[in-house]
Amino acid sequence: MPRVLKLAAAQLGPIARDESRASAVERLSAMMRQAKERGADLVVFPELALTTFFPRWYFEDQAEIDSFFERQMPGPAVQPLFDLARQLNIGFCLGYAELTPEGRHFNTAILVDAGGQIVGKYRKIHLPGHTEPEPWRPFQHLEKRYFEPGDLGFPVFEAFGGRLGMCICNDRRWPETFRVMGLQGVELVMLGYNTPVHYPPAPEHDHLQDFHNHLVMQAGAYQNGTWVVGVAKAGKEENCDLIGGTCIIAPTGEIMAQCRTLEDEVIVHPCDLDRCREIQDNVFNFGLHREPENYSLITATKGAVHGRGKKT
Ligand code: CDV
Repeated sequence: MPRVLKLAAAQLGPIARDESRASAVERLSAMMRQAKERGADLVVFPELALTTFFPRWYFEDQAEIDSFFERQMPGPAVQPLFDLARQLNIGFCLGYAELTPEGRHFNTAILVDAGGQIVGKYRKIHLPGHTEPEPWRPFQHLEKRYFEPGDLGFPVFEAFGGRLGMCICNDRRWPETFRVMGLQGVELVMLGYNTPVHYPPAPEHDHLQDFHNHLVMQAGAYQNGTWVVGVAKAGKEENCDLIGGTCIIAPTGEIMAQCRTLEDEVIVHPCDLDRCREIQDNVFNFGLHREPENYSLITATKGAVHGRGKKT
């Protein structure tokens, strides 16, 4: 019997800075209902799906920063989403800002089963942007200031009849993210993103944002023989344009479903998890074809090592 996971991706339009958690949760709930009506078993929401993308501002007051974080999951504002999931018998993946009891700040995603239980957690490892405010930018990207890098690695969870992993936004640009999960036999990578159209350090690449988004996710899917779902927070959020392009990608690297708007929008696709074998047993049969003794530089160094290559 094929293992078919009916997967929904729930793209969010912009969330205003003064939009309440209750309003964001209502929007997520409406999309969860749509996903269920279309037969989905699991619905994936974007990165930091409960608030506006707050790292675009420099805040000095820690209490103000912490107001964007969740101290409990689910807290009272998010509980209705968990209750609805249980009522509808549907799972979900949700990105949010996590403040731990020890006072640590993470950019986090959780996987929740159809009974409303958290069955997986991931904390974003590749934090883009900068630590200090940079007034020359039209908007800040202070993820490196407000979060610490994730401390959970890239785990893969046995859930929904398959092997599921998560990553968050900038993680998708790094092949190591997908390969570490690929080596655990991942069959679906779920990720959310907030990607501005304008990249202040290299504005000459602005017109390539959508291309790069799909390029890295399609490559990650194909090179590891896994399904990938990438879910945007899209549209003009507080004067910052965010790309859309939410999509579901097959292990062959083909986009099977894609959002067409920059607003709240749900897409659904039946993902046959056994299709991962087409790639994982063949061109990317790791056990047969990888040559790890030649890859040691990947974990031995952080920055590039220049000038040590053999001259030919
Ligand atoms: N939220 C993100 O991680 N955004 C980055 C931008 C800043 C480049 C991204 O990789 O899309």
